[in-house]
Amino acid sequence: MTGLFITLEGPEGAGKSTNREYLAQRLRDHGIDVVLTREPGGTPLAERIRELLLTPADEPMISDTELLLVFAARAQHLAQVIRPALARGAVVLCDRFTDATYAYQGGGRGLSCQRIEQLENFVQGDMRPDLTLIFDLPVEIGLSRAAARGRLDRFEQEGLEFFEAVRSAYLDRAHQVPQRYRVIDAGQPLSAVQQDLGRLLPELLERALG
Ligand code: T5A
Repeated sequence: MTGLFITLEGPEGAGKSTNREYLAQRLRDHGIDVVLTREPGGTPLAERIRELLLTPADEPMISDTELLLVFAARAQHLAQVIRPALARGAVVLCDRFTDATYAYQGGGRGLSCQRIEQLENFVQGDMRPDLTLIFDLPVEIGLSRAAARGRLDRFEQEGLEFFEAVRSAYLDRAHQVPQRYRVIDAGQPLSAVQQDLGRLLPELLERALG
């Protein structure tokens, strides 16, 4: 594969979608082929799985079902969108990927990392993101941004403890493999967050063009 696979991660309301658009535009300004996508989702079938995951329902979803659905959507997304885009040399900017599984199903739900890792290896082989940007912010700020949009999805209905565990799991992963992660202070005003992203741009351009 010749493209560059960049994932954007972080707790709820961290600004991933907003900043994904910003980064895409900055890369396109340099003539780079950018594919914007997201998880769970990214293809019509995977978006249907996303609906199952995000829509509150009377029947509680057990954590193993949640884990398997996340990876089912990922298998489809990888085959239909991510691998073909990377094969033609594009930069893929993906809003959430497997780090979200370690953070939400691992940190939040308490599933074992070994089980997640087994599925990661099964679905992805040796494919991992080249770079992961973690938009980190205090949980309360992110949740209040998400709540300002109105209706809460199935995950957003969880309590503070769940999201603190999600945030810690992300930061632990960044700490363990610092070369793959860049942690961005997403609690700042948007202009300051985008200034920080601007400082990352030369590295992204070098990796995308080099
Ligand atoms: N999930 C996902 C799993 O459990 N396991 C997995 O493996 C995967 C892949 C997906 C859910 O699925 C779970 C995690 C999630 O709960 P989602 O829609 O991708 O859901 O995730 P959310 O975090 O819910 O997405 P949000 O849209 O809420 O967050 P974003 O994208 O981080 O934030 P964004 O850009 O939409 O911004 C939210 C609001 O804040 C404002 C924006 O204008 C917007 O109104 N904002 C700021 N305001 C002030 N200052 C800033 N710096 C701001 N940045 C953004």
